[in-house]
Amino acid sequence: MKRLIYIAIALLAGQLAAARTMKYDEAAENFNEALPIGNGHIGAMIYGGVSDDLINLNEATLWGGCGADNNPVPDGPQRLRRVREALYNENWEEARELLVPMQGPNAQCFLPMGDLHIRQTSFKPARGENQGADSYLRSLSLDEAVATTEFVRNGIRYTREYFVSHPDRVMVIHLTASEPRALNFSLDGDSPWPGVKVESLSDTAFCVSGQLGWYMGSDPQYPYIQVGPNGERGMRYRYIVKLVRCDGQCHTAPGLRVSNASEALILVSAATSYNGFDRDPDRYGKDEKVVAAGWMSQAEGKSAEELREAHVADYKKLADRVDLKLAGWDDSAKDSLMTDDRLEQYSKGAKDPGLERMYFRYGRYLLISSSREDGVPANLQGIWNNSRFPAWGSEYTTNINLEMNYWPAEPLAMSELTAPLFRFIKDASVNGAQVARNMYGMRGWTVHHNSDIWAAANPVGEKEGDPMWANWAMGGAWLCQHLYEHYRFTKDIGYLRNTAYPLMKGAAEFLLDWLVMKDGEYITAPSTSPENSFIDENGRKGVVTMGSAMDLELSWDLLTNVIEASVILDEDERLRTQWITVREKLHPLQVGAKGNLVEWYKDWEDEDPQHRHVSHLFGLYPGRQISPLKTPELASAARRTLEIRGDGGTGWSKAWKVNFWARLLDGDHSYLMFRELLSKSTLPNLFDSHPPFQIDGNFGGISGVAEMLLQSHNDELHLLPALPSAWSEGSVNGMKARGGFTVDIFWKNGRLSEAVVCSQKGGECTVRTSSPVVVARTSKGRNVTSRTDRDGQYFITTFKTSEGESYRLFAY
Ligand code: FUC
Repeated sequence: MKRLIYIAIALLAGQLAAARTMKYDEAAENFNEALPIGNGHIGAMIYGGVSDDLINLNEATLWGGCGADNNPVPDGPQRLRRVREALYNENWEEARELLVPMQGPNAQCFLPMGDLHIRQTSFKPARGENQGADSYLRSLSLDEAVATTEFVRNGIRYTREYFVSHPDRVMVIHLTASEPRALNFSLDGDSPWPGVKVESLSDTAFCVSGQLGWYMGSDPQYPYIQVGPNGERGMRYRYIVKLVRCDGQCHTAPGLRVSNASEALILVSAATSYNGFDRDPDRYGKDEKVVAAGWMSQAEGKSAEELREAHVADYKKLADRVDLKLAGWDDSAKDSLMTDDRLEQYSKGAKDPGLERMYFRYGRYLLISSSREDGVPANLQGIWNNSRFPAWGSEYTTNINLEMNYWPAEPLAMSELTAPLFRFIKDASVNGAQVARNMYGMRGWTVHHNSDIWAAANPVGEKEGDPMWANWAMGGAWLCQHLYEHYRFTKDIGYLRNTAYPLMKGAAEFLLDWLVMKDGEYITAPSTSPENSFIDENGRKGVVTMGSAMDLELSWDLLTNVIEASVILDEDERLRTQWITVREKLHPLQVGAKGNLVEWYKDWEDEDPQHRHVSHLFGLYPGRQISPLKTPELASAARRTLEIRGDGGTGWSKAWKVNFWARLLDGDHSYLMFRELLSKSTLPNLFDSHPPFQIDGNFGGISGVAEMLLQSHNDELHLLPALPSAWSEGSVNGMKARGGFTVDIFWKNGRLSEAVVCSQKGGECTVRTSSPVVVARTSKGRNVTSRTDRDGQYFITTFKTSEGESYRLFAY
C-alpha cells in the first residue's frame, strides 16, 4: 500500500494511544475500509475523503415492513401430524415437502438511512486516494470512541472529528482548519428511497425525510411497492443536519454551504416512526419529526467540548471496565504501522499481541456502539448497513448469529447492553405464542430461525424456502439461554423472577408440547441440524429428521435452566418434576463410529463434513452439557467432531471454534482459530467477514478470548483454563464470572501468578487453578479461611465471600 510521509504525525502522536487507536494513511475506498461509529441508535461509517468525505448513515429502527404476520396455517396441526408420520416412516423427502407450505413471509431488512457528503469546495480536484493532501491520517480511537480525519494541504492543517453521542443522541461532526477562512465546504445529505425529500429548515439546517414502501423486497429482482393493497405504508424516517457553531458564513441549498470558516460544528439527529414491534409505523407510528427535532434542540445549545466530554465519559464508563494486556503489546515498531498493514503482516504470520489486544477492545467497542440499553438488538451488521439489499437482510438470525452477537456481553462486563435483546425476546414471545398456537396447536411460544424488528416468529421462506433453515423451531430455547445466563452472572433475583423466568417457562411449555415420545425417549420431530444435510444408511440425502443432537442439547439446556430457576425462586414444584422427568428421558447424545459426536438421529454421514455450522456442539459452547471435566467422553467426541469439521468456515464459524476449543481446554487450538479469524476473515476496518461483512464473528471472537482466560459455566471460576502458549505473559482486568464475581487475572511464563476476585453478591467461591493458590487477607483486612482439594492436575480452592469484598489469590 502506498506510503505517505507525515508532516502532522508528530502532532498526533500524543493522542494515539498505542494499540488502542486504529489508523490508516489513506481514505477508505469502500465500506470495508471505512470506520464505524455509533450510539446504539445512529450508526455511521466514516470514509475520510479529503475533498469529498462520505458518511453512510443508519438509524437502528429503520427496517422494512410494518409488523409481523402471524397468520395461521389453517391445516398446521394436521400437517404436522403428517410430517411426523413421514418421519417415523423414514421418508425424509416427504417430510421436507410437507413443511414447505407452513412457511410464512420472509423477515424484513434493516435498511440505510442515507449518505452525507462533505465536499471541500475550495480544493481543486486532485487525483488519488488522498486527493492532494501532503499528509494524511484517519483514525478511530478505541479509548474515546472518536473518529478523526486529519490532513495537511497547502500548509493548512484540517481536522475532522466525528462521534455519535449516546447521552445527547446526536452525531457530532467537528471541522477545524489551522488557518482563518480555510474551511469552505458543502454538506449534502440524501437517502436511497423513492420519494425522499431534502428540505432546508433555515440558513443553517436541512432535513432529509421520507417513507419506506409497504413492500421493500430483500433482493434487487423484487419490486418496490410504495402502498400496500389495503393502503398500508412502511416506516417514516427523518434526519436533520444542523450547523450549530461556525465562525464563517452559511446558507442552505438545501444542503449546508459554509464559507470562510476555521471551525464548524455540525449535529445530526435522526428518528423513524417505529413505535414498537406490534404497532403499524404509519398509522400508529411515533412522530419522527418531533423526535428528531427534540434530540436536536436538546443538543444544539452545547459546545463541542461539552458534547465530547459527555460522550467520552459515557463510553469510557463501559469501555474501561475491561482491559487485556499481553506481553509485547506496546511494540513501538508495530504501533507505528497502519492498522491495515498490520493486519496484512499478521495474516502472513507476524506475531502482534498489540493487534490482538486492539481487536479485543474493538469487539467491545462495537457492542457498545451498536446495542444500547434503550435501543433494539444489534443485527447481522450491528447498526452499519449501506446497502438497499444487504446480505441476509441484515436481520436477526437465531440459529447462531443473533446469539453470537451477545456472547461477550456477560463475561466481558457489558451486561446492561443485553437489554435490547431481552426486550426483543419478550416481543418475540408474544408473536411466538400465536405462531405456536396457530401453526402447531401448541402452548407456550417459539421463534424460528429468522426475525426482525417486528419480532417475527414464523418460519420464513414464503413457501419456497428450504426447511433446512426455515422450519427450525428451536429459536426460543436458544434465546432463553441468554435470559438465564444474565441471572447466573448478575444473580439479580428480581430480574429472574419478573423477566427471565416467565419467558423461560413459556418456552419450556412449548418444548413440552413439541417433544414427542419415541421408543421410550423424547425427541424432536421434525428436526434439523442448521443448516446441514445428512446421508442416511441407505444413501438417501435429507435435511429434516428427528432428534438432531442440537435439538436435544437445546432441550436439555432450557430444561436445566428452568429447573434451576424454579428451585431458586421456589416456584412450580409440580411442573419442575415434569421437567426433570422429561430431561431424564431425552434421547441421549451418541458417540459415532469415527469417535465423533453424532449430529443426527443416527450416526449418518454429513453431506458436507466441513459445514460451517457446528450445531451439534451447542452443548459444548455456549451450552454447558458437554465438558472435559464433567463428561470427558462426550468432550473427546466433540474434539473429534471439530477435527473432522476442520479449521475453516465463515468468519462466525471460525469465531465459534475459538470458543469450542477453549471449552475443550485446548488454548493453543483456540488461539489458532483466533489467528485464523483475524488472518482470513477480518476486513481492513477489522470488521468480521462472512464474507461479506457480518458482525457476529467480531463478537464471537472476543467471547472466545474470554473463554481462554476465565470459565465459570461449571459453577466454579476456572482461571486461565485455556491459556495459549503464545500469550505466556499478560493480565486481564474486570472480567465477570457467574455467581456475581469480577475477576482480574495476572500470569507469567504461562502460569497464573495472581488473581483478584471481587464478590458482588457474597456466597461461596470455588476457584480451579493449575497451580496451588493462597487467599490473602481481604480488601477489608479480614483473614480468609480457604480449603484446597486436588482434582487431577487441578487445585480446587473454596472460600466464603462477603458482598463487596475483594479477595487476592497468589499462586505459588
Ligand atoms: C445463517 C448462516 C449463514 C449466514 C446467515 C446470516 O443462515 O448459515 O452462513 O450467517 O445465517
